[in-house]
Amino acid sequence: MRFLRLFLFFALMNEVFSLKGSCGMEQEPEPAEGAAGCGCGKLKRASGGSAEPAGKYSSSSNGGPSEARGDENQVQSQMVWISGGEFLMGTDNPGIAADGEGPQRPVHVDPFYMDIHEVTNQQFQSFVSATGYITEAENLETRLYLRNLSEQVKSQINQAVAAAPWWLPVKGANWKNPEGPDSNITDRLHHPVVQVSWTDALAYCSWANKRLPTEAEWEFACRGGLKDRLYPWGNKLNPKGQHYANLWQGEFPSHNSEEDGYTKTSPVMSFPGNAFGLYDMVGNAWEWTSDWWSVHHTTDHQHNPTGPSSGTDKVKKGGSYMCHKSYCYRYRCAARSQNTPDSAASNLGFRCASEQER
Ligand SMILES: *[C@@H]1O[C@H](CO)[C@@H](O)[C@H](O)[C@H]1NC(C)=O
Ligand SMILES: *[C@@H]1O[C@H](CO)[C@@H](O)[C@H](O)[C@H]1NC(C)=O
Ligand SMILES: [Ca+2]
Ligand SMILES: [Ca+2]
Repeated sequence: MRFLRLFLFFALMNEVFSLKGSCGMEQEPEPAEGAAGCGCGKLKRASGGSAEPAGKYSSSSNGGPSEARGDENQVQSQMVWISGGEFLMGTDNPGIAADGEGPQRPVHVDPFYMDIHEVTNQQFQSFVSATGYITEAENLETRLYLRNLSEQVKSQINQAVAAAPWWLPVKGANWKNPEGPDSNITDRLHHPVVQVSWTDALAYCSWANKRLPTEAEWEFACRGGLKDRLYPWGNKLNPKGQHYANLWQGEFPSHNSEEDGYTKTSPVMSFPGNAFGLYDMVGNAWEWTSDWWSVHHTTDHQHNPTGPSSGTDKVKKGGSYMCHKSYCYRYRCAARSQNTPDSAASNLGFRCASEQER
């Protein structure tokens, strides 16, 4: 148990701290981001908690394909066909070079189908109901979670991470109780499932006759056909003052100004999809991929790369609602991070891919 916990701490601290020395070093053009206030104020929701987030991209006002997730009978995510082809993977202007974002390299991926959104709590619940599956976290004593825990949970915590006090080991946190035993997902059925390990994610996708995407497929999908851009929609983080992803605004970790409408996860598809019709590719929850982690990549042309044949960590992509430029500038298509396959965290989920439409 202790061994696993240390791994979790390490991975999370790595996420938080490896940006030191490289933050703000972005070189690709991104003209709008300097304007911190930038007209986003109008998107801030009234402090009251239950209010719908303001802004034209809230799920309620956006309409469109978000009906899909409102359908109680729809067990599986809709998928879109990704035509595949050649693309440039990675970047020669890494935001975080130590993560192995570079070099930029030519890669071909065959056509595949991809879930349009992260697997939701409701979908994961269907899987568990159908199979009796027990997640890895449910078999463990502790899980980690962000601060703002209830006093009851806090009183049970006897260990914190000095260097990253916003992560705490919590007894009894799992996908059904993401912040510990006195939390639940009742009002989060359409949010991404979190606190699922890589093994849990693979189990779900297998049950759905799907699989996890490779890192190359995930990044191809993220880019939405755009070449050499930071985000799924282009280079500006907040085009026209609008939020395109659920990230962290304010000061991390003390103050989440919630300009995008969400302190933690958001319902899937609350923000605009990319040109392929994929939602929340960056932000909301991190997403597991099938690849083992390595920071060394060949620049030789690769055909359907699947990553190293073995390793200790799996690649995750896209960043999460906890990512802020100051410490986790990883909400970019080329960005990447890693966790051991048995790790679970409150900001880590997944979506599935497949060869056939499911
Ligand atoms: C989280 O905790 C901070 C510091 O204790 C507090 O100021 C803030 O209001 C809390 N946020 C929520 C959403 O409870
Ligand atoms: C779930 O959590 C909400 C909010 O904390 C609480 O009001 C509700 O009673 C909980 N539901 C269950 C079934 O525990
Ligand atoms: Ca947010
Ligand atoms: Ca995501």
